[in-house]
Amino acid sequence: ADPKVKRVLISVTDKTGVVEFARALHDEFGAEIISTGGTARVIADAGVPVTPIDEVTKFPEMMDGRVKTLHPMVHGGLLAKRDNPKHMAEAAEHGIQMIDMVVVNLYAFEKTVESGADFGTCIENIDIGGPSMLRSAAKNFESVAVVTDPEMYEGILAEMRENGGATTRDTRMELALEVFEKTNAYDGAIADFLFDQIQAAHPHEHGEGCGCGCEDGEGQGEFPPECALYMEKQQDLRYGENPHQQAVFYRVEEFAQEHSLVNAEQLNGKELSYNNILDTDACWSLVREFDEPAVIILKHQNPCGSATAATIAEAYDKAFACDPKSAFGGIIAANRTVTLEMVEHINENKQFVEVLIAPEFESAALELLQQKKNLRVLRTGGVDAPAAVEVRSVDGGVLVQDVDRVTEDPATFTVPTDRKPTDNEMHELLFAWRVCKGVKSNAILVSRDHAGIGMGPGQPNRVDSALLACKRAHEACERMGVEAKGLVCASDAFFPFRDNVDTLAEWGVTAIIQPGGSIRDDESIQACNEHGIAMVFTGHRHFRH
Ligand code: 93A
Repeated sequence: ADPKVKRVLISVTDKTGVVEFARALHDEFGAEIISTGGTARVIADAGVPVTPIDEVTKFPEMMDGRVKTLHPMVHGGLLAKRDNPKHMAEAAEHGIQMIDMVVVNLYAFEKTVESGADFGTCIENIDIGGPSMLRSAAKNFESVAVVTDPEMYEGILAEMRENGGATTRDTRMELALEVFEKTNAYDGAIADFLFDQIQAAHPHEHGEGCGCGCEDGEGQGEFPPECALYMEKQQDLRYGENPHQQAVFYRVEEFAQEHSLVNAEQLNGKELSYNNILDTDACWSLVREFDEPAVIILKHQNPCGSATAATIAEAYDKAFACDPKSAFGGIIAANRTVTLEMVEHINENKQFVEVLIAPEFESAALELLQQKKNLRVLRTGGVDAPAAVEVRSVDGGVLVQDVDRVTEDPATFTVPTDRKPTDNEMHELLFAWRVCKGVKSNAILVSRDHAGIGMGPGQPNRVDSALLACKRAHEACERMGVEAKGLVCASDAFFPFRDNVDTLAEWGVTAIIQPGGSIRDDESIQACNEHGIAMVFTGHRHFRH
């Protein structure tokens, strides 16, 4: 049978309804009420009999109330297993009486912080004894009911009236669940507070560079970020990468920079899918590498169209022209306000677009986009630097690394070949170098006129990537009615053999940018010299596995 409520410990900061509740417990059910200082006073003043806690603990409340209820007389009475003879014998030996119900709400820590109270006051409002009682009672829910909110008083009394002065096990278990949810949130608020204090005291240790979401500070900060990561469900997804996979999209507060994908406002279209989110992320992070107006069109993690130009509409035209066939069903990212002109061009091309992401949209452009029911339109409000850290999961763990950004200074690049690149070639190479960073390894990117017209992604040998890239570049030139000349090429990592250079030369590439650093660099340099190719070494590689 459910245990009758005979002894109740009440200790509340929010005293709403506590007198009525105590009176009902005493008058209707004959329960003994035990209470801490302030609570006992309120109940006694109302004429309800109450035993002060110090009579139970045989200790005064001390240290300004820091130690009131932290005592075996209290916790023994809450934690003893009633059906365990050894527990009960030990309780009897030490004069510990059972407590059947705990009514506690906590020091208002969050309200104290919000009120702008000084540091010491905030710390003093960290409740220790209250959560301890809640947890003891909740752990022993088989025998103890734990009431955490004045809203619950009526319902508890109603159940006790129906159930012969006892609560039901179902209720006690639900109350216990509520305890752990509440103490969890309470501890989270305390952790947030301390984190903010530490950050304010050391503005340069956490900062934009550390990927933990700090707003001030300079430099890279600590790696890995020492702050705890708070994951919060952003969206239940209809399914994962495939329909038979379940999936959820989480937001990680520490990574959620102002203009990140997770903060983007959806202005039109269906819900984002798992693959939409993955691909939009890749597309959005790549377009943010460019200072000049840039458009990236991305499919299955690879930028099949990429361009910079004087206007965003022109950049779109050039990006689309790279590979119209692959662009079908792709993601478009722009790093400038999307103009009506650009949207008109998307419509003229009849490009089917899954997602369009940009910092802003002209109102006429948005109106036109909103005529397409399914097209997902995301507004980020800006293009500032992405989070500094990325996390990927592997079997049984996670990998954490700095985000790969193109930060190397071209002034540090070297030219090992006889021929130096012309200024035009150099500009083109720097464009190709940035785009190439967004291509899956082994990555080869062939560009012309600041458009990534040939892409060779993800082949396990670099010559295949080079061949793919060259073939696509030639097809693009043919479609555009231009000669396949003046092509430049970027490679995300060094050439292990000269065969890459020979292949690229065969297809009309005149300049190459790559990290260098292979033990056979000499062979590749020799090949370039034979073909009259200018080659730049960056000293940095940009794998994307
Ligand atoms: O300072 S505490 O962490 N130490 C304790 O031993 C303790 N026991 C109860 N805070 C403690 N409490 C909290 O006091 C309760 O959680 C409740 O919020 C408050 C009630 O105090 P009073 O009855 O004096 O108003």
